[in-house]
Amino acid sequence: MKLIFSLVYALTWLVLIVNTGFSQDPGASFAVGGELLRPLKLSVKELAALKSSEVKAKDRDGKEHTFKGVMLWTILDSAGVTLGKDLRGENLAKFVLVKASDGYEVVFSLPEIDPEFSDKIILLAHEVDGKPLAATEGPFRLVVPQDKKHARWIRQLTSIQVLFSKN
Ligand SMILES: Nc1nc2c(c(=O)[nH]1)N[C@H]1C(S)=C(S)[C@@H](COP(=O)(O)O)O[C@H]1N2
Ligand SMILES: [Mo]
Repeated sequence: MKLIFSLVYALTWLVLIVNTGFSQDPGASFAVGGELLRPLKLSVKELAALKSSEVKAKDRDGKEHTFKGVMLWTILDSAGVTLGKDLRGENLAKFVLVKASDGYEVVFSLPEIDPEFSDKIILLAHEVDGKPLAATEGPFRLVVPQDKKHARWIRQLTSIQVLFSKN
């Protein structure tokens, strides 16, 4: 009996490690919430319903890759964030907090995401060079080619929240 319990315990860990470390969970998703009209939960499949883009960008080692995904602007726009003509007045005091599964967090301002303010590319990528992102990197990561440092290329992204800096 004790042996069976130990075996089940070991197997459970094995399954957990294999799932999180080596393979891609097809049901994996990220949340979009906060100060917006329509909170979303998007999987790779659901992302495909949005307009996709391909972006060439150099990784931290200077190697060029083609990333495929959806512009952060497109995702926030479909969630009903105050962008475009609505990005004025007090809405300029909102910011975007992006979180990853390891607790890493980065922020962006709405104007740097909005194409009416900036030509900055901020892509939420799920593929690199025609393949899904590796589990250590994905299923979702940001690609920000114009940032001179890669620190905001957040890997294993789990949530995007629009927050008010005013209280
Ligand atoms: N989730 C998560 N994403 C992260 C980080 C991190 O610690 N956790 N580090 C950042 C930093 S500081 C850099 S330089 C790049 C490095 O990306 P790479 O590991 O794909 O080269 O990832 C960024 N994304
Ligand atoms: Mo870094």
